[in-house]
Amino acid sequence: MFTKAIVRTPAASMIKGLTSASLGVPDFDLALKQHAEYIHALEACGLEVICLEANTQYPDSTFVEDVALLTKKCAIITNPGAPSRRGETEGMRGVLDKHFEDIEVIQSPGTLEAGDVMMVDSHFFIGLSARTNQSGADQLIAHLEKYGFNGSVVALEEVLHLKTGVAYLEHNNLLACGEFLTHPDFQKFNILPIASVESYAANCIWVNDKVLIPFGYPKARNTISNAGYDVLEVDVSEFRKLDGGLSCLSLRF
Ligand code: CIR
Repeated sequence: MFTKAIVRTPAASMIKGLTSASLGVPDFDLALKQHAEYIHALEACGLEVICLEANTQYPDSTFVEDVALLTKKCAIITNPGAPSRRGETEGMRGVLDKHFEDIEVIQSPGTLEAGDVMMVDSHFFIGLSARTNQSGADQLIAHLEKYGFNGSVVALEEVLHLKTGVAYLEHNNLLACGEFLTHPDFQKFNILPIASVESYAANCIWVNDKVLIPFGYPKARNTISNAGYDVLEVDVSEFRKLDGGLSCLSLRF
């Protein structure tokens, strides 16, 4: 169960955020409204939400998931592979100090963005991507092992981050799309397939047996709902324009 989440208000500079999506420039006012609704959805799942101030210096800083990995025993501050995002970690240290006794740090030349890390109980799958390299993954595994966890790497072919294409919904259920549907590492799970036309909906989040899903993906909604989950839809269209999904917008712990 999670009790808290950390989010960061989008900055007006988000219109200059990194993207490969070709969906146009985000509408900042609408993004603020959607972010507020996202916070309400987390609160509806029973979480206390810690909302950090907007940081105009970093256009992608609302995607807090990438700058830290939070576990039951420690926090790990990452080293984002995107140069424009590297300084985002500084703004995370202070808040983590208030909640975690043990904090580890990924160091260069290792790079890691936690959108590439999927926790399944005490195991962490780590995507090797354009943002996360082998050294970053090796450092993360070494840190995790100190706390009794373990990790393994998954090479990515098509997606930005591992969790762009898979989401663990507990109870052995894994939402998967594209390259991950047949990936050997994931065949032990009960795969809930996401159609390629709804690939954006593969990025959902499990929060205390409710599942937040993006608004506008009816097939995914049915699949998740039929698997027995209470589904909450949240419209995050303006974050999608920056390749960001539901998981990217919070750190849950
Ligand atoms: C980026 O390219 O870094 C941001 N525009 C989107 C980050 C999305 N984060 C995630 O998937 N964990």
